[in-house]
Amino acid sequence: MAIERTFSIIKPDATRRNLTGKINAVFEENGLSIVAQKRIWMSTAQAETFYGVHKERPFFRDLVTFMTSGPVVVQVLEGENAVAKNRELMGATNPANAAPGTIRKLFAESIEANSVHGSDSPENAAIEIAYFFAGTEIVG
Ligand code: RTP
Ligand code: MG
Repeated sequence: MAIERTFSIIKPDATRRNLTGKINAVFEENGLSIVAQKRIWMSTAQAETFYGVHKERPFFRDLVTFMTSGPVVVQVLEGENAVAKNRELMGATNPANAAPGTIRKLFAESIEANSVHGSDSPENAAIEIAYFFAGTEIVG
């Protein structure tokens, strides 16, 4: 299995509750290394572009408002099968449907304030990583 990279965001509901360390521990204890990380306050324009695929969805406006409501931690995670591995660790979008032990089951407040984002494919991971990080900021 090849070493892969994925893009992750620790969302405002989680930074607000000081959960960054606990969430990072889940990644590190499950074979994902944090090879880049920074805490930022996303602008409305950045959030709109990042979630552009959801532009027509009814929850788009709320989602942009939520993602710009406080600091987030953007990250690059590296490990075997990192994209799928991270989706598994995150759990289902709606915490009510998330498996026991997953980050969203442990920490999410709602289907929107669900603590983490993770890329859904290696192709999107590359696009999302490049949107937030320069190559020199990623140290594998
Ligand atoms: P993510 O992109 O954040 O990793 O989450 P995901 O793939 O599990 O969910 P996605 O369908 O891509 O939706 C992106 C984010 O939008 C918010 N959402 N709100 N109110 C709603 O019905 C609703 N549905 C989705 C969540 O924050 C979700 O993670
Ligand atoms: Mg998604």
